[in-house]
Amino acid sequence: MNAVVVIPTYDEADGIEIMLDAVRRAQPSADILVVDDNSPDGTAALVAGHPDFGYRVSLLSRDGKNGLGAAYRAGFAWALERGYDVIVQMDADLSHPPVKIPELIAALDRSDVAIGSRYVEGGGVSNWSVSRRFISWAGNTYVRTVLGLTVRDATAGFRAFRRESLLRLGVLDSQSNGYSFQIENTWRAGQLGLTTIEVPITFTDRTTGRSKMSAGIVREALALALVWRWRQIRSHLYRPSRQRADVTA
Ligand SMILES: Nc1nc2c(ncn2[C@@H]2O[C@H](COP(=O)(O)OP(=O)(O)OP(=O)(O)O)[C@@H](O)[C@H]2O)c(=O)[nH]1
Ligand SMILES: [Mg+2]
Repeated sequence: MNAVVVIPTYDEADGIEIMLDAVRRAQPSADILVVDDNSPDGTAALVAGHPDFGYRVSLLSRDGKNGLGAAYRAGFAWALERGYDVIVQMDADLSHPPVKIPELIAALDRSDVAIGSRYVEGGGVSNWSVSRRFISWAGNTYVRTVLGLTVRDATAGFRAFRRESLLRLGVLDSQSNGYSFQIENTWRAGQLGLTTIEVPITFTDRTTGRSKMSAGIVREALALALVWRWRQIRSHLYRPSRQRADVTA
């Protein structure tokens, strides 16, 4: 089994080296791909200067900041082209505990997708303000309700996929550019009948760098959830007339 951990970065120079070392320690057998959007703070140069660069650590440099979803699509395409069996995704800011990577990968023996989850028993968040907790809870509740999702942490960004799961999900054809990329994949997995296991994790607020979360990203997520749900309802509404046409044809 060969695995790659895909890490998108934008201005993560403060913590990227600690992050790379932590992932190397947690899962020495895995390769790492950093997808950097030409960070002005020189994140890419630090990745290229890592002792394992060119061996276990690779860098995909993109022209400019183009969103988390776009960065992941590029990273996943890179991983699929190179034939990896397992693809892990996680943030660069140590919010997702690298020590949980082996557990996430092991869960793929029993499911198509594994999610590092804050909202199952044993999971949680550490050092988040009350308002940040509320925003995350409200966002999760909204998308779970609108899309009818059973996954508890539908917006989680710490996930592992089997290669076939990524291909079946059609991730490369997804449309979300921002953080709704995570929601879109949760939704697609449910629609396609892929199984998902949630592994409890403690999410720790970033202590280095700055958040890239913006109002635009939140608006995209709220709007796209409605669009996907509406498309599904519309396809159900039109199905009977198609069947009638088939019968009379
Ligand atoms: N390549 C790339 N990476 C991005 C982009 N936007 C965010 N990221 C990375 O995606 C990951 C998640 O972004 P964060 O800003 O930590 O978002 P968050 O975790 O939802 O927000 P905080 O909890 O406030 O940190 C981090 O590793 C970022 O560097 C982007 O446009 N391009
Ligand atoms: Mg973060």
